[in-house]
Amino acid sequence: MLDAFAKVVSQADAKGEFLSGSQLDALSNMVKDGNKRLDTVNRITSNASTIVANAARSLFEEQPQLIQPGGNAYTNRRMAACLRDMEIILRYVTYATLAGDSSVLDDRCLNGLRETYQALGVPGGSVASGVGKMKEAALAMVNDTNGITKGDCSALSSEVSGYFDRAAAAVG
Ligand code: PEB
Repeated sequence: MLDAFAKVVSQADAKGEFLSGSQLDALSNMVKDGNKRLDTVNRITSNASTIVANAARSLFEEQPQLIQPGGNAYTNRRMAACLRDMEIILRYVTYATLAGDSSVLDDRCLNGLRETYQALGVPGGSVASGVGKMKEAALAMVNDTNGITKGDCSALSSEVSGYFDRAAAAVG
């Protein structure tokens, strides 16, 4: 598991090189925008259950067969597993956002997830669609300028958006 700093160090060390000016600039910008990153993680984290519940509700509205007899979220046990999976994915997206690097998401959550869903008979495309809905809700919260010092969060929101896309692409 790497963060943005450890990643640059390991890449440079593999080549036996000092850190380049552009690598240092990128890390310096990351430090400068550190509060925005922490605010982003905080907003998603403190609204996690709302994000998951709304995304699931909307997924089941669009794909009602999932909650009908024989569906993959039918029975309380499967519904609970589904909500839990969405929460796990969202949690790893917040970790990747904090670290500024996707490796924690890749290694601990997404690696092998497609195969797990195939083995369970859970439709990966539906999971991907649920992840897309969590992304919309999370980004709306991240980009909400109410009650916060206004600033440019475009780079950060596209980074967060990339982590959600990565999760959706890993299963969809
Ligand atoms: C991944 N999900 C399920 C299982 C595992 C995961 C390992 C099997 C074991 C269990 O049931 O607990 N676990 C999960 C994950 C990590 C992990 C992401 C990462 C670290 O350790 N059903 C639907 C929707 C979708 C869904 C499309 C969006 O209709 C999910 C939610 N996951 C779902 C369901 C099951 C499951 C298990 C229904 C139960 C499947 C079954 O037992 O029939």
